[in-house]
Amino acid sequence: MPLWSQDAADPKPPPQLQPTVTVQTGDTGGMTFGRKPDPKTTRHYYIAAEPELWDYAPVVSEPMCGTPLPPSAASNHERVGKLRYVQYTDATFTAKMLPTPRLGILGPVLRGVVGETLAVTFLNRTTQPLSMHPHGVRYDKDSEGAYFPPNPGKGAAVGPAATFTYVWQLDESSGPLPNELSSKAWLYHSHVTGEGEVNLGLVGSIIVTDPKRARPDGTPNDVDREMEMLYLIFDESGLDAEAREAYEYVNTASGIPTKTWAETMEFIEIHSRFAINGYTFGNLPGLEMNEGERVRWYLFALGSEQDFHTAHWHGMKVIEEGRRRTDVIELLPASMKVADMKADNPGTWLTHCHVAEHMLEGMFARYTVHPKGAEGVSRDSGVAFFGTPHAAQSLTLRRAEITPDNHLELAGSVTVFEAFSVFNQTITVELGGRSISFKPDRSGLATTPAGTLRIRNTNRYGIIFGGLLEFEITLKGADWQSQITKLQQAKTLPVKIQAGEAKHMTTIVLSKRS
Ligand SMILES: [Cu+2]
Repeated sequence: MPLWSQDAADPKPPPQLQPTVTVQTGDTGGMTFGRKPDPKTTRHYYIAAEPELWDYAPVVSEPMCGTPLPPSAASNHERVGKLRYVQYTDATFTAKMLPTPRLGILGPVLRGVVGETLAVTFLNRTTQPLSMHPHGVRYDKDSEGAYFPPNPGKGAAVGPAATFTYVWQLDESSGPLPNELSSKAWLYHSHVTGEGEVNLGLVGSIIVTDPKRARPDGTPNDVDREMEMLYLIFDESGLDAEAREAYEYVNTASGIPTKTWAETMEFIEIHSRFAINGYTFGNLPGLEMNEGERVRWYLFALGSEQDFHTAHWHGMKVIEEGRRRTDVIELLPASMKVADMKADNPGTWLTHCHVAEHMLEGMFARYTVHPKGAEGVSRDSGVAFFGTPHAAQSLTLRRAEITPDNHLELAGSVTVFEAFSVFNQTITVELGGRSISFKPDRSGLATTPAGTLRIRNTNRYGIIFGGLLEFEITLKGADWQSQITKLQQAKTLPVKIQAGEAKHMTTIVLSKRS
């Protein structure tokens, strides 16, 4: 029996999509081929799909190579609704992990070495059924994460507010061959109704390392830093696949306004965003490295028949898959490639798609090689590797100082949920068994005799977009003297910050006063 009726006179709608997991069924996953994975060799990740307002070009729109930006760049500068994979610290799904800026719209990196298992607890915080479908790893039907009849697996379509734990084995065939580079990367993405979910932003990667060439934390031992680039043209036309097909080929289907093929193509074109990691026109931040480092680039493309891309670097060359020296790597939709670079040419360089039209439409980014300092010390270029346990934080301190008048000053950032209203939350700081609660106003300021909280990145309506709250905290007065003295002696002290329901912790390490 055909899945859909071929009889145009009697069109039947596609079968109503029933989520395979709901709030009522609970998490029915967590098994692999009928068994629970060995906790000793399992890395557990907590990933939620959440709505987020995305800006393809938040910082710059400057002419490139003397060419003025096309009109579409101006409309780039607005927030569009996306769904994203977001990593949390544990099963409570309250404290988000700090994002890695250079991943852009890409979801969190899930990593492991051959022989390990990934358990991924997925919570769907959106209104449509979603999934996580992995490439490259070994799974049973329930952990395939793709919806198609008949008999979809349990994790095929996770309903709104429902949770499912996928179990993915990193077996021999998930890792690199002996003659491949020491690590390789696979895509994962939502796979319920088709490519539309990737276009919404639901895509990320899995990095698998050869255990013979891995550090204890699972990173490849023959490189110093990792980079990822996803070349993908996002479609903001609002047309779903069916409407596009109708525009392109039928154009007379009932209820669809008639446009010429050229008008349709133009409409799609001006709503296309030619992005690397979801950023256009040089807006992708954090592609920074130090002179002398061995840098591994994982390269991906996705999308449709327009998405043939040629990733190109200025300033340096790469070795593609250990075989070929080049500075251009060819990518087709769902390509997954690895290239190694020796960062031996300090400066800021362009990296871009070499398809001429794609580049003119903004498919470029800048990357920087910081020169070795006078004492041979390079500046910090961010977290070198993706998805390592020591990168698993939701709170970071950039500065911690005791002033001459004995105030403790802390500056840093903490993750918050999307569209966080600063004036609706209590923010509590706990240090050495003592705590203080702040109720900030719309400008992000809260002052009490024992301390001050200043939120640096609230907008004029008191909202933080992007999931990261940047703060400055001063603790002072008699209330805090014993904690400050303790910190002065020990130089380090654990600190907890609670923002709304989410609890975060880290350790204060006193900065050197300059
Ligand atoms: Cu391209």
